Amino acid sequence: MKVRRVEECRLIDLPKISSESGNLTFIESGRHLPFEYRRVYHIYDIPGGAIRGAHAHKECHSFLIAISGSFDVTLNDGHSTATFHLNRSYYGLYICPGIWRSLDNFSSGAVCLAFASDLYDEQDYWRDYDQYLTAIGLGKA
Ligand code: T46
Repeated sequence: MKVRRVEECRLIDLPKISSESGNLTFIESGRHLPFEYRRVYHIYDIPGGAIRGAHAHKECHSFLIAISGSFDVTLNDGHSTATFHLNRSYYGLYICPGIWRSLDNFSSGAVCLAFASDLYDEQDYWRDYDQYLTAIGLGKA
Protein backbone atom coordinates (compact mmCIF):
# COMPACT_ATOMS: atom_id res chain seq x y z
CA MET A 1 0.00 0.00 0.00
CA LYS A 2 1.29 3.44 -0.91
CA VAL A 3 2.14 5.47 2.19
CA ARG A 4 0.20 8.74 2.15
CA ARG A 5 0.98 11.98 3.94
CA VAL A 6 -1.21 14.76 5.26
CA GLU A 7 0.71 17.17 3.02
CA GLU A 8 -0.99 15.59 -0.03
CA CYS A 9 -4.34 16.90 1.25
CA ARG A 10 -5.22 20.51 0.51
CA LEU A 11 -7.87 23.16 0.27
CA ILE A 12 -9.22 23.68 -3.25
CA ASP A 13 -11.00 26.83 -4.37
CA LEU A 14 -14.06 26.32 -6.55
CA PRO A 15 -15.48 28.57 -9.26
CA LYS A 16 -17.70 31.30 -7.87
CA ILE A 17 -20.10 33.18 -10.13
CA SER A 18 -21.31 36.28 -8.32
CA SER A 19 -24.21 38.48 -9.27
CA GLU A 20 -26.51 40.96 -7.57
CA SER A 21 -28.95 38.11 -7.03
CA GLY A 22 -26.43 35.84 -5.26
CA ASN A 23 -23.56 33.45 -5.85
CA LEU A 24 -23.27 30.17 -7.75
CA THR A 25 -20.54 27.57 -7.30
CA PHE A 26 -20.20 24.40 -9.35
CA ILE A 27 -18.03 21.29 -9.53
CA GLU A 28 -17.39 19.29 -12.69
CA SER A 29 -16.11 15.77 -12.13
CA GLY A 30 -12.51 15.39 -13.27
CA ARG A 31 -12.05 19.14 -13.73
CA HIS A 32 -12.16 20.87 -10.36
CA LEU A 33 -11.19 17.93 -8.17
CA PRO A 34 -8.09 15.68 -8.46
CA PHE A 35 -10.32 12.63 -8.97
CA GLU A 36 -13.48 11.61 -10.78
CA TYR A 37 -16.33 11.37 -8.30
CA ARG A 38 -18.83 8.49 -8.30
CA ARG A 39 -20.74 9.32 -5.11
CA VAL A 40 -22.12 12.45 -3.46
CA TYR A 41 -23.57 12.51 0.05
CA HIS A 42 -24.17 15.00 2.82
CA ILE A 43 -24.31 14.91 6.58
CA TYR A 44 -26.70 17.23 8.39
CA ASP A 45 -28.79 17.66 11.58
CA ILE A 46 -25.54 17.09 13.46
CA PRO A 47 -25.99 17.37 17.23
CA GLY A 48 -23.74 19.68 19.20
CA GLY A 49 -20.49 18.02 20.26
CA ALA A 50 -20.75 15.22 17.69
CA ILE A 51 -17.70 13.70 16.03
CA ARG A 52 -18.00 12.23 12.54
CA GLY A 53 -15.43 10.30 10.56
CA ALA A 54 -12.80 8.85 12.94
CA HIS A 55 -11.67 6.47 10.23
CA ALA A 56 -9.48 6.24 7.15
CA HIS A 57 -10.29 5.07 3.64
CA LYS A 58 -8.02 2.59 1.89
CA GLU A 59 -8.61 3.65 -1.72
CA CYS A 60 -11.34 6.29 -1.75
CA HIS A 61 -10.49 9.95 -2.42
CA SER A 62 -12.73 12.55 -0.75
CA PHE A 63 -13.61 16.20 -1.06
CA LEU A 64 -15.54 17.92 1.74
CA ILE A 65 -17.35 21.26 1.64
CA ALA A 66 -19.09 23.18 4.43
CA ILE A 67 -22.12 23.86 2.26
CA SER A 68 -23.71 25.56 5.31
CA GLY A 69 -22.29 26.51 8.68
CA SER A 70 -18.84 25.36 9.71
CA PHE A 71 -16.83 22.48 11.17
CA ASP A 72 -13.24 21.33 11.64
CA VAL A 73 -11.54 18.44 9.85
CA THR A 74 -8.44 16.98 11.51
CA LEU A 75 -6.19 14.80 9.37
CA ASN A 76 -3.58 12.38 10.67
CA ASP A 77 -1.18 10.13 8.76
CA GLY A 78 0.46 8.53 11.81
CA HIS A 79 3.31 11.05 11.68
CA SER A 80 1.68 14.46 11.53
CA THR A 81 -1.69 16.09 11.93
CA ALA A 82 -3.35 19.14 10.42
CA THR A 83 -6.69 20.76 11.20
CA PHE A 84 -8.74 22.68 8.64
CA HIS A 85 -11.67 24.92 9.52
CA LEU A 86 -14.27 24.76 6.73
CA ASN A 87 -16.79 27.60 6.71
CA ARG A 88 -17.47 28.64 3.10
CA SER A 89 -19.25 26.82 0.25
CA TYR A 90 -16.84 27.98 -2.47
CA TYR A 91 -13.88 25.89 -1.33
CA GLY A 92 -13.35 22.47 0.15
CA LEU A 93 -10.81 20.02 1.48
CA TYR A 94 -9.34 17.27 -0.69
CA ILE A 95 -8.39 14.16 1.33
CA CYS A 96 -6.34 11.48 -0.39
CA PRO A 97 -6.72 7.80 0.58
CA GLY A 98 -4.89 6.43 3.61
CA ILE A 99 -5.41 9.46 5.86
CA TRP A 100 -7.22 9.25 9.20
CA ARG A 101 -9.90 11.98 9.39
CA SER A 102 -12.14 13.30 12.15
CA LEU A 103 -14.80 16.01 11.86
CA ASP A 104 -15.91 18.00 14.89
CA ASN A 105 -16.75 21.51 16.14
CA PHE A 106 -19.90 21.57 14.01
CA SER A 107 -21.81 24.83 14.14
CA SER A 108 -25.57 24.87 14.50
CA GLY A 109 -27.12 23.99 11.13
CA ALA A 110 -23.83 22.80 9.62
CA VAL A 111 -24.08 20.69 6.48
CA CYS A 112 -21.08 18.78 5.06
CA LEU A 113 -21.33 17.98 1.36
CA ALA A 114 -18.96 15.18 0.36
CA PHE A 115 -17.72 13.87 -2.99
CA ALA A 116 -16.13 10.42 -3.13
CA SER A 117 -14.20 8.66 -5.86
CA ASP A 118 -15.85 5.29 -5.20
CA LEU A 119 -19.22 3.82 -4.38
CA TYR A 120 -19.84 3.04 -0.71
CA ASP A 121 -17.93 -0.04 0.42
CA GLU A 122 -17.47 -0.85 4.11
CA GLN A 123 -14.35 -2.88 3.15
CA ASP A 124 -12.69 0.40 2.18
CA TYR A 125 -12.67 1.59 5.82
CA TRP A 126 -10.15 1.35 8.61
CA ARG A 127 -12.30 2.16 11.65
CA ASP A 128 -9.80 1.09 14.30
CA TYR A 129 -6.85 3.44 14.73
CA ASP A 130 -4.40 0.75 15.84
CA GLN A 131 -5.32 -1.42 12.84
CA TYR A 132 -4.84 1.62 10.63
CA LEU A 133 -1.36 2.25 12.05
CA THR A 134 -0.44 -1.41 11.53
CA ALA A 135 -1.71 -1.32 7.94
CA ILE A 136 0.45 1.69 7.10
CA GLY A 137 3.51 0.15 8.75
CA LEU A 138 3.46 2.11 12.00
CA GLY A 139 1.99 -0.49 14.33
CA LYS A 140 3.44 -1.31 17.71
CA ALA A 141 6.11 -4.02 17.43
C1 T46 B 1 -16.33 11.51 5.78
C2 T46 B 1 -17.55 12.06 6.40
C3 T46 B 1 -17.81 13.47 6.05
C4 T46 B 1 -23.72 4.45 3.47
O1 T46 B 1 -24.54 3.53 3.46
N1 T46 B 1 -23.37 5.08 2.29
C5 T46 B 1 -22.47 6.11 2.25
O2 T46 B 1 -22.18 6.63 1.16
C6 T46 B 1 -21.87 6.53 3.48
C7 T46 B 1 -20.85 7.66 3.50
C8 T46 B 1 -22.23 5.91 4.64
N2 T46 B 1 -23.13 4.90 4.62
C9 T46 B 1 -23.52 4.26 5.90
C10 T46 B 1 -22.41 3.46 6.54
C11 T46 B 1 -22.69 3.61 8.03
O3 T46 B 1 -23.62 2.62 8.43
O4 T46 B 1 -23.86 5.29 6.83
C12 T46 B 1 -23.36 4.98 8.13
C13 T46 B 1 -22.41 6.06 8.61
O5 T46 B 1 -21.31 6.10 7.71
P1 T46 B 1 -19.89 6.70 8.10
O6 T46 B 1 -19.38 6.09 9.34
O7 T46 B 1 -19.05 6.60 6.88
O8 T46 B 1 -20.28 8.23 8.40
P2 T46 B 1 -19.40 9.48 8.76
O9 T46 B 1 -20.28 10.67 8.64
O10 T46 B 1 -18.71 9.29 10.05
O11 T46 B 1 -18.25 9.56 7.63
C14 T46 B 1 -18.61 9.88 6.30
C15 T46 B 1 -17.51 9.36 5.36
O12 T46 B 1 -17.35 7.97 5.50
C16 T46 B 1 -16.21 10.03 5.68
O13 T46 B 1 -15.24 9.62 4.74
O14 T46 B 1 -15.36 12.23 5.55
O15 T46 B 1 -18.73 11.28 6.13
